[in-house]
Amino acid sequence: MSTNTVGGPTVEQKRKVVTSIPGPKSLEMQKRRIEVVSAGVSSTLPVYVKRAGGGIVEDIDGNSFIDLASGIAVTSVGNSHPDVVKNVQEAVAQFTHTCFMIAPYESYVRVCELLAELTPGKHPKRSALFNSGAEALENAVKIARYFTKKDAIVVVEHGYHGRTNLTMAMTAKNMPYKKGFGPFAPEIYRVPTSYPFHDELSGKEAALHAISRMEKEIGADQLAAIVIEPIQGEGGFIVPAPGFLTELANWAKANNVLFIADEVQTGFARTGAMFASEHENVVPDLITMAKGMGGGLPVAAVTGRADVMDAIHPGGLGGTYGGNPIALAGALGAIQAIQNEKLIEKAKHIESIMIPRLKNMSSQNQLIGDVRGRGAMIAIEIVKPGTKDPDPDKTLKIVKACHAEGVLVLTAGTYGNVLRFLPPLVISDELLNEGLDVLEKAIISAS
Ligand code: PLZ
Repeated sequence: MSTNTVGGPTVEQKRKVVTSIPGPKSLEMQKRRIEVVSAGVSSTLPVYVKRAGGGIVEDIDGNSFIDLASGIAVTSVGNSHPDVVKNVQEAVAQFTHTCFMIAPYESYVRVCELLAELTPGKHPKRSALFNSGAEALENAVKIARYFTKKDAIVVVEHGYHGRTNLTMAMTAKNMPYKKGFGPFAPEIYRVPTSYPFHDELSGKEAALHAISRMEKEIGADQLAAIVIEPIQGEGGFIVPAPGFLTELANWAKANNVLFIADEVQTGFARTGAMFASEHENVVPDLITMAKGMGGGLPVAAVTGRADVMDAIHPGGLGGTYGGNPIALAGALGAIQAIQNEKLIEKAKHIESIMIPRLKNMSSQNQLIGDVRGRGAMIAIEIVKPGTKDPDPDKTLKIVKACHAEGVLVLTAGTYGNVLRFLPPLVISDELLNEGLDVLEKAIISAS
């Protein structure tokens, strides 16, 4: 079976391993790379990509991998989706850049109209566009401090928000994100999260811990915003217990603290809703977005309450490339594909295949301590049998075995013991099931 796309690549939808992994051509590339690319930049699977589409990533040695990563939740509509390719090709031939702060253009306005429509809540909203998730977070914090005239920002345990100075401060994990890169931005406070597998608390109980810390150690009168991922991504696909987010959002509202949902990883249909906040009926004051928004092009946004977003003085928000017209053409293509191809439903369908199969594996294998996630954002936590203690070595062993067999999977989690799956939402059932077959064998041989 193959995917024939108008303007996109034709990529045969078939797993194929024809060399050792990485293959000889990739090893040659690796030799060139280490002479010129900083050692600080690493790659999970150092096979060099030739093309990718649907559920497949093809390398320069002719190997085809089942894609259970989507470039970390970016290519949710599939690589080089025809709507993205067509829009980008048309846009790049019209103009490449004028800078929206100098001479504006329609695609910026159109994307902001769509963001106002698609994000939770019916209230008037405004948006500002940026280039990366971290940049969106930086701006959300700027906006929250400006609006509330307060300084403190609360984040939670296991949180991930980026690699810039401010967002490193907001990110929990030391290695590899923060070690040696400080000092970090001040006025960032970390409170407990809800991690049902480990804390065994109800959402309300976990929220009361967090709220008590905010009240006793920071003070609501000092606190500008709570910034939280509605499902924690890099931290290990942690789905909070029901009610946790609602309790925090309600407390924030009652205390003139903004509730900022970081939906950089969870946004744009990934979790079986356009935004993961919807699963809890939470309406954030501000939302940060990137990744799935651009169909592979670098674009990010902050969308939120009009009164908050419009409080900023003219010229207070911006950047040379924010809302670049080529990236926005990609975003318009990706959003169109999500809607036309009913990819929210498709994410739920992926969950309905993955969760039962993974639960079944977990009932037969004590290495799997927990199966969790929503939509096409699913993970298993690998533990030492009979305990909840992390086993990062076994996790890595499973990942390597999957890679060697042509299945691209990623890890996550503070302890590196979470195997996470982020398939493109357009993946076929056949490829998804085949990927799970390979995973199952890898888990059995690791135990
Ligand atoms: N907020 C919730 O998931 C990016 C990071 C990969 P940028 N996650 C992938 C890595 O090792 O750098 C992310 C996220 C959430 C913010 C970000 C940051 O987004 O586009 O990577 O800056």
